[in-house]
Amino acid sequence: MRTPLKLGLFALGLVALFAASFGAGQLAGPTTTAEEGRDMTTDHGDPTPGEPAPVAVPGGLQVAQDGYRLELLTPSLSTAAASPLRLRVLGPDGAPVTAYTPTHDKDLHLILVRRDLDGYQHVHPELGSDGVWEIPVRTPGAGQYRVFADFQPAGLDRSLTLGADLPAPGLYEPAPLPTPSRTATVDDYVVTLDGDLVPGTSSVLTLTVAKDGEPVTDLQPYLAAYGHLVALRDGDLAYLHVHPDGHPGDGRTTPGPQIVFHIEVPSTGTYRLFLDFRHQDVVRTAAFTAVAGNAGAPSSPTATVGPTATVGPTPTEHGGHG
Ligand SMILES: [Cu+2]
Repeated sequence: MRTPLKLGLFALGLVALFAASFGAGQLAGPTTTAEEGRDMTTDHGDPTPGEPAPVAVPGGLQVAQDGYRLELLTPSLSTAAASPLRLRVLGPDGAPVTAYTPTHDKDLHLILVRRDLDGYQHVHPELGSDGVWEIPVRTPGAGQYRVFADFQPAGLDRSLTLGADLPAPGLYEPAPLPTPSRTATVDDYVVTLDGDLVPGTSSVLTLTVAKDGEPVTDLQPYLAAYGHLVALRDGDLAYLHVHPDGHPGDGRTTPGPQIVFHIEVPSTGTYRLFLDFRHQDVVRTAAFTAVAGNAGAPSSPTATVGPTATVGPTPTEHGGHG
């Protein structure tokens, strides 16, 4: 009777496995080509009539997706000095991916942020022939960091964002999330945010850059745009790479003072927005806290009265890009 019992268990196991795969399939769903302003979520096409629409999973929450896996080769980050951060992307065949399709001018965008959404960095590592990406990184404070790799493997019709945690050893003093605000100050620049985050709907965000009180009209292209916006959801650091409306040289996009983006957030909640912009050969990052309310409800009610968000200059790695 041992064999039938084993077979029975095996069959049960198969059923469980199938159920799990089916559940995961429903959750992750088939993906379609990323389109403007929407590449942070997977699209599921038309739901079957009578069934609730499937849940779209934002990017950056998984270390592996669609056969690709992010492998960090560095055990920790340093707060003392710049030290090499190394990683690679393993493909469906298990081998390191060495061929990529550039997105926003780069083969891979690396975003680092501490779990409390402090210490944001957006850098571009160098790819070795062995598929290992490397860049020197120093983190401003100890704590647990999230590493996002945003890339499109050659041969894949869409970009992926994989995420993994990486510690910076030391005493972690978490920073409270800055109050929602319509303005962010970085060095001599004040950036103003217009527009609201609406869950499940593409909405327009306009960011206006001023320096010393004057509108900046000579922004420099950075990553094939006049601004680069990443949104991270407070709570789980879901990652949204937001597309600008238009690009330099298209005959209608001006180099400031306004930079227009289309953004669709996957849920209500609080988000941290990071805008990279380049002016006078320096890339700076302005950061905002914004609240996505229910559709039709006023969102970020405190945004216009909140204090100015404090933001730091972007790491020097940025200076050479564009
Ligand atoms: Cu980048």
